[in-house]
Amino acid sequence: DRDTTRTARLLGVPLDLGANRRGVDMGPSAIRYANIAAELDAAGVGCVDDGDLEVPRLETSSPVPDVDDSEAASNAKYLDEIGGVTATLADAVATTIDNGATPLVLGGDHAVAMGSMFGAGRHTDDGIGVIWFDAHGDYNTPATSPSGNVHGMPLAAAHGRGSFADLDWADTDAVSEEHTVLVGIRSLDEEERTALRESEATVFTMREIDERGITAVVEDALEIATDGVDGIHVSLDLDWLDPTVVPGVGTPVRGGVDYREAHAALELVAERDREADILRSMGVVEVNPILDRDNQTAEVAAELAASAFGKRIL
Ligand code: 4U7
Ligand code: MN
Ligand code: MN
Ligand code: MN
Repeated sequence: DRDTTRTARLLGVPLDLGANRRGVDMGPSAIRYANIAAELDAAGVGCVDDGDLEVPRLETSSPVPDVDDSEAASNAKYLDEIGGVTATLADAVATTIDNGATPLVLGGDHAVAMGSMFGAGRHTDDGIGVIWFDAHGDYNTPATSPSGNVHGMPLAAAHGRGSFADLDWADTDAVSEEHTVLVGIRSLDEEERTALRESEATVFTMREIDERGITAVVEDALEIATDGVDGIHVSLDLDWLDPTVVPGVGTPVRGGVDYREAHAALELVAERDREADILRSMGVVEVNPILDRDNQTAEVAAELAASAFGKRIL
């Protein structure tokens, strides 16, 4: 077991440009209000709050690039602004890890995961593994996206798919494709599905969870994601859970995991982390307080993060 205590460093990223919808920018505040610091404290984890990254506001940003050099680029809304935030966040995450702490990134929409992954994978030999808890695959590219919203593209960006391969801020070496595992997926767009099937990533849909149970699926996910790499990034999109548990998400999909299943999953992450020190960074994203009821989605986010960092009942 690891004998040194983990220190979590909270980094808020109030980004909503990737979702093109207001409210998710208030996620970091709502998760802090839900006492994430106290939850981590209960987990025996030191917690330092580094505050929020400054991000461009939707009102003063333009969805299309100044220099429209390609048709594909113009279909990814606010991609220039999001690229700037990604680069800044990646630096902050990499520095935090270099200083011996574990970044806990509070979103913001799921586009923030690009910065988290690029930063977490920066000083690794073969890239990091990733576990992606989400209803969605987030595997669109600017050319395939039906919405143009970048929060539906971060995993494809990390794998350098489509025009992401040409963007200087997209670090396509940070994440190992074969050590990428998606868990709980139940909504894919047509071209996104094809791309995922052709990729080296492993996809465990809700069907696998129904058949085999959450713990067996997450054990497999951990095995695949951690095998031979320098740790993993855990990305928790709150819409992974069923909308009855988490009303405060912008793109809800029926048929998600319940409260206990979610806890069991994140507790397994912590268990593996105690044995093998696998957790390099984590993100909790897509909490939208405007759509929430009594901050319950933010509370679930805080509790699940604490579980991943080692909060135990006994
Ligand atoms: B989230 C979608 F078309 N696939 O690309 C898209 F259905 O980070 C949804 O997982 C993306 O919440 C959802 O816009 C992004 C859509
Ligand atoms: Mn999602
Ligand atoms: Mn391997
Ligand atoms: Mn997502």
